[in-house]
Amino acid sequence: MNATEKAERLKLAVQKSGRLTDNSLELLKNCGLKLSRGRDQLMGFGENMPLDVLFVRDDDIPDLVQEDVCDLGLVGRNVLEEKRLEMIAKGHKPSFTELRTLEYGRCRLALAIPDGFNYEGARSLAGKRIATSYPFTLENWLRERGVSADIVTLSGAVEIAPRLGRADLICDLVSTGSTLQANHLREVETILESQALLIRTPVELPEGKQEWVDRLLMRIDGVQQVRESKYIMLHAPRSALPEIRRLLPGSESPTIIPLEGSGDRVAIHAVCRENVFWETLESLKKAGASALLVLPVEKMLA
Ligand code: PRT
Ligand code: ZN
Repeated sequence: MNATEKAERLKLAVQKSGRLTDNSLELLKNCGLKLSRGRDQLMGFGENMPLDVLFVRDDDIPDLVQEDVCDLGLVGRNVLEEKRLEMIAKGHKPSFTELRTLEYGRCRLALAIPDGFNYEGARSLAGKRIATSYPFTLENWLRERGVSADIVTLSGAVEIAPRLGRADLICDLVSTGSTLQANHLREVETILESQALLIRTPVELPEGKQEWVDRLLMRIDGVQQVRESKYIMLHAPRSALPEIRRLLPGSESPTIIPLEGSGDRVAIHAVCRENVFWETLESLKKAGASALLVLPVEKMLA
């Protein structure tokens, strides 16, 4: 590989080992990327695309992308927002560009109180100690509400801080809520809704790299679209068409094909951008449809 070829390869930062890792790698695989991981496991080399993956801690991803060490990054909104607010607080200008919101890594940054805490809105937080790993996001939220509280910054095990007497309540990430429940904490406010994002460097990319970013985006859109999509085929009398079109969930114009030798009956094929449930099939049958078939969609390119 010569120097120009190397410069033309995209570098994408992905969490090395954590909650975003499997989904990020699955997304890239669904976009057609074949990755061979180096012996040190720090880099993955794209065998069939000029794209290499750098495996790092999620907290390092915003800086790596902002500083143009990596062209792209897959990171949670919670981490990006905290970094953005930290930079602003320190007088720097954040310049992250979000390219896509992805459908994994969903969670929320929430305030949670222990038994016996009387919460009646943000003003109940005045003067209280709040343990969190997201001090800038929390501070921003409190400032917007004109509340002054004592933020106790912890890097982990935030949920046990009230029991240890280190804080009166916490502000932490929640997905299922079982960690809060296990620690007798009750969620009272959502500070931030989060999911994984694809971000890019603020620096303009050379043409060859930009072309691959555009191709990757098109494939990501395709992958995200097919996840819920179904291809549905059925037979029906032509007169039932308006009702059937109404019943097909999230479909654009269906393909109508006359059926040889069956008079008024036609075959209808449509892509539904939502899941097709049994109830829908039953309604379609009632409307006159027969020979119903629902198939998964593997790839889609608009
Ligand atoms: O080592 P590295 O720094 O890379 O990893 P990390 O330990 O900082 O992060 P990791 O792997 O825990 O999470 C990576 C990202 O996943 C986060 O930044 C979020 O964007 C996203 N994510 C989604 C979550 C959760 N869901 C989540 N539930 N991150 C953390 N949690 C934790 C939360 O902090 C709490 O301890 O899970 C617990 C609550 O989960 P539930 O299901 O009991 O509510
Ligand atoms: Zn982290």
